[in-house]
Amino acid sequence: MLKVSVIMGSTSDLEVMSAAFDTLEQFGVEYEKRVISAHRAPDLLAEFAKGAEGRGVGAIIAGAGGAAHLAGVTAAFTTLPVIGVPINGKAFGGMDALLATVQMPSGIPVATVAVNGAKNAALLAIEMLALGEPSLAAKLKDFRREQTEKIKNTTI
Ligand code: RP5
Repeated sequence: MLKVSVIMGSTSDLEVMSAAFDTLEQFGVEYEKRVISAHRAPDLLAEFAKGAEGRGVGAIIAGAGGAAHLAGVTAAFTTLPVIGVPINGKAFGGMDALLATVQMPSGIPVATVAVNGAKNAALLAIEMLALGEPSLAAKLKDFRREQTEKIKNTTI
């Protein structure tokens, strides 16, 4: 099965991005994880992104805050699907990262999830991998069913 690559711009993103690890583990999806900054280590990012396909990666999740160019620059170096997670920084409540991640000019797409939406980023990556993996698609259907059951059985 293809794996998921999870990258983030700084160790300060780890707390938010760990929700992606939890979800990928819940579904038994193999993943690699790295801290790679688009501005502090641009050559490393280029090498990492260019090599992703050869490492058996099927989707890349990139979390970054501030002037969040990590997902966009990653997407520029690969034709693998890239999912951006805007991280809520201190200055603008994540609006800066949201706009920087979602407003990709045409030609290089980044699928952007909600601010701090690392769990949904993982679920979206799993849905992409599930296109070629019926067993993973079945797990997603179970997950949705259980989620619905929980709501039905919730009393307040
Ligand atoms: C971005 O700048 C990172 O993704 C992080 O969200 C933000 C702040 O980074 P640190 O200064 O905490 O390393 O590149």
